[in-house]
Amino acid sequence: MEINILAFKILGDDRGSLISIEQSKNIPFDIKRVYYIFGTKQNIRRGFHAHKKLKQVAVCISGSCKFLLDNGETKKTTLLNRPDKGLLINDMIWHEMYNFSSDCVLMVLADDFYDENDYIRNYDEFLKVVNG
Ligand code: T46
Repeated sequence: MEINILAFKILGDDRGSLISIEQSKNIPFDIKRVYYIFGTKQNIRRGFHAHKKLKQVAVCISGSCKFLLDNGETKKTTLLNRPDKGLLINDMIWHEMYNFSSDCVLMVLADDFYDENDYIRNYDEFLKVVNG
């Protein structure tokens, strides 16, 4: 399993930096929803699910956190600690987030609206579905 990191071009000048995110240009889908996670307490792990259809890109716009991605065969971890890097989270990838810094703001761009029915929150069920 490849970890797919998107590199956003840093724009700006001597006043500072700016990143522009545009659907279907530097994000590989149309964006229907944006949410962000912040104020996560120390030693908390979040996520623990896969999405049946949803595709997402996660960007740590402040601070850092780690992701574990699992396709049912392979598990990989990656550190997000730069606002110019986005992690593509495809459908049917079990993911967990952990090691949140106190200043972490994790922004997530999603290709659909919130739908609890799209979540698989049980790992054994995930393995059954992903392995056919
Ligand atoms: C994901 C990872 C990266 C909503 O009402 N609307 C929303 O758009 C979202 C994302 C969540 N919620 C509600 C559902 C729960 O009652 O907010 C509460 C916290 O959500 P959850 O426990 O799913 O949060 P995380 O951090 O475990 O997972 C979130 C996203 O839900 C998920 O899609 O991929 O971040």
